[in-house]
Amino acid sequence: MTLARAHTNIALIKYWGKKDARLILPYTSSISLTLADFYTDTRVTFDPTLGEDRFTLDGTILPTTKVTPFLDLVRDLAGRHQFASVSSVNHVPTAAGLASSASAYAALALAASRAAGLRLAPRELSRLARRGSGSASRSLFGGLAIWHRGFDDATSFAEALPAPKLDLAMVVVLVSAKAKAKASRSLMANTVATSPYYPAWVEHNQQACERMLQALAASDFERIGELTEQSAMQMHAAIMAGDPAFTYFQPETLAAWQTVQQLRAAGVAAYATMDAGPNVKVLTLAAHVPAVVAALTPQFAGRLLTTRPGPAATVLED
Ligand code: 2P0
Repeated sequence: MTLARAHTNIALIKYWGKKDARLILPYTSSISLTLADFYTDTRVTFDPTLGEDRFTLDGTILPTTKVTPFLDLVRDLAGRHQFASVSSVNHVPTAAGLASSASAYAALALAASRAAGLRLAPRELSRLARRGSGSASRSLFGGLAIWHRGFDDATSFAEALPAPKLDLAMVVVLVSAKAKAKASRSLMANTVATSPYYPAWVEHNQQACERMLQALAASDFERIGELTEQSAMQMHAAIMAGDPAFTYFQPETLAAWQTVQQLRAAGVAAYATMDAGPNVKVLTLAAHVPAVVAALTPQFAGRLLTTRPGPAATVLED
C-alpha cells in the first residue's frame, strides 16, 4: 500500500497536440508552474484477494476505465499481476474548474509504482505519468518544470527547472465552475487535424520554450509574463481556427483578461493565462497579489483563489 500526493500545475508555455496518442508524445515541449494549494491524494493497494481493480474518487465508486490501463502499465513494469484498489481524493476547492488529470495521474504513478515494489527515478516516474495524461509528466516536480517533447517514449519526460529569483504567485479567477464545454483530449486532436494555424503554433511554441528558459534563468518577470500570455493566446487562436470553430472564451474571460491589461498599464506586473476552460489564471509576484485581487474583486468577489509555487509529489505513507 502506498499513499502519494501530487499537486496540479499550470502551463506557462502550453502543451497542445500529440504526435503519438498512445504514448502521449507531444508536438512541442512545455513549461509549467506547480501550485501549492491544489493537489490529489491517491492510495493504491495491490491485493491478491481482488478479482478486478477498484477505484473511488472523493468517496464515490467509479468505473476503472481510466485507471486499469494505467495500472496495466505499472503491472507490466513490475512483473506483477494482482489487481489493485485505488482511492483518490481531490483537494481542489469544490467546482473550481481546476480538477486536473495532471495531479491525478502524477499521484497515481507515484503511488502505484511504489505499491508494486518499483522505485522509479524521477525521469522514469515522469515518463510513466505521461502515459496517463501529458500534463501529469510535469506534476511530479515542484516549482517550475519543463516537459521535453523528445522523440520517443524514453526521451519524452519532464524535469524540474532551477527556481528564478522571483516570488511568484498565481491568482485563479473562477469564471465558470461548470464542467468543460469540451474535453481537452478530443479538442486537442481536432486542432492538430483541422486548424490551419497548428503548424505555426508548433513552430512558435517550441521557440517560446527556449525563450522562456532564458527569461527564467535571468529572473526576467516581464519577459516570463509576456511569453506566458503569448503561449496561451496562440494556443487558443489555433483552437478557434479549427473545424468546427470553437472557443473556451466566455465574456467574463475577456473581462478578466482586460483587467489584467489595465493592471499592467497601471504598473502592476500581472499576466494572464488560460487552459482548456474559461477560467483565467493570473501570474504575478507575491508583492502584487493584493493589487491584483483588489482589481478583480468588483467583478469576481468570492471567485478568486490565490496560490504560490507548490512542492514535488511525495509519498505520504508506504
Ligand atoms: C497544458 N493542457 O499544457 C495544456 C494547456 C490544457 C491546456 O495539458 O490528453 O489532460 O491527457 O495528455 O494533459 C490538458 O490536457 O491532456 C493540458 P492529455 P491533458 O497544461
